[in-house]
Amino acid sequence: MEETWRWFGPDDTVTLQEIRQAGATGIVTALDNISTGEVWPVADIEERKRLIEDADLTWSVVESVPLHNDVKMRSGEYRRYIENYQQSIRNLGAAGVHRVCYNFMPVVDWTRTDLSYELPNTVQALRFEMTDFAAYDLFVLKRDGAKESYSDDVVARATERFNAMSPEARMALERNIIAGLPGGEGSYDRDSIRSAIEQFSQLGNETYRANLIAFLEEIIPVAEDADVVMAIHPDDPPFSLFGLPRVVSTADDARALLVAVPSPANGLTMCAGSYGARGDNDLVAMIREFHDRIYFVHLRNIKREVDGSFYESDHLDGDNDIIGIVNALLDEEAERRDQPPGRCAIPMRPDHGHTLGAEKSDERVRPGYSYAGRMKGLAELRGVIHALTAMRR
Ligand code: DNO
Repeated sequence: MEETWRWFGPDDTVTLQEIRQAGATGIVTALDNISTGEVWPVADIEERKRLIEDADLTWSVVESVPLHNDVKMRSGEYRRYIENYQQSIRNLGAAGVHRVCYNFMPVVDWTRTDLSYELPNTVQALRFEMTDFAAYDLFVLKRDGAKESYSDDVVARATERFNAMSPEARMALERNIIAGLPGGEGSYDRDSIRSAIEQFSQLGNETYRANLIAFLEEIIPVAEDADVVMAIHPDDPPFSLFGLPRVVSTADDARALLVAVPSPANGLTMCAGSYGARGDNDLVAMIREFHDRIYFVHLRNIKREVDGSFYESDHLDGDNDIIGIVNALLDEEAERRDQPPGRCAIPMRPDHGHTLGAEKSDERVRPGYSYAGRMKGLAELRGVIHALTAMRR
């Protein structure tokens, strides 16, 4: 597998040299300075690529070219934004960047309630806690119909939790949920998230899925011509938030997209942590089913709790069968051995890591994107890959 690393560009606290020192060879990055919906200019793409190549690394995957909300809703200026997206894809392909990750989550990108959940060994992990999320939705946002989104038990616990929270804790919870996490699609304040939720709540799951398929029908032919593959990232977490639709959470969801637009340019990101947060997703079976349409992999682990809550555990210690997952991916790579160079290896990144050591007190470190935590994850995963590869000889 190709070992990659997410780099947030020249402002990242982790430098390209440090990424090389960690042993990764591929970079996963995006032009986060371009507003969502605007065209990625050739000059900016080339400048980013040059920085990466000057450090003896390769720009393997774009994560993400984000979609404007108008495209997700097919309202407002969506036609202009789709044309812009098509142009960005052409520009990336022309510059030699051939893999694009994106997502179709409504309103909020990946979401957690606690960004410094301390594990017994004192590292900090990311956590999604249903009671906290419901407390925010019910009592801070006061969303219409929020109560119907949760079981009576969760509502009772959320009420108790919220009443016991200090004003500072309530503010921190709100910030964690709506201010936007690294690489996510921007941030909201209370009024703007209310209005975004209100707009998206007009759409049911089937309309939302149809909007995604319509987008794919417009983008995939362009991607084919530009020699780019698109790899949709699953919903994180993989269930409805704020009562909104979710269409990339399960094997059925992924299958529906691949069947609707059967081009090889229409593919998936296998994010083990996102799909794995649902106990009913069998990741090894999904990899075997969707095998040749998987273009990018996020390897991480989670520990699930009964009510949908989970936290991000050590890469090899959690509910995901990482060894089985890597094994299935290596089988798929073996199938790709006759493909042109650059197409055989599947790019994977250690997705998130704990915050530990000196980085715990460095406020500039992005939650989930510490240097040491990801290096630890990468090193563990590299060991798994090497051992499984050796056993195949
Ligand atoms: C979180 C990431 C997400 C992901 C986007 C993909 O760590 O997995 O930011 O990049 O949702 O579009």
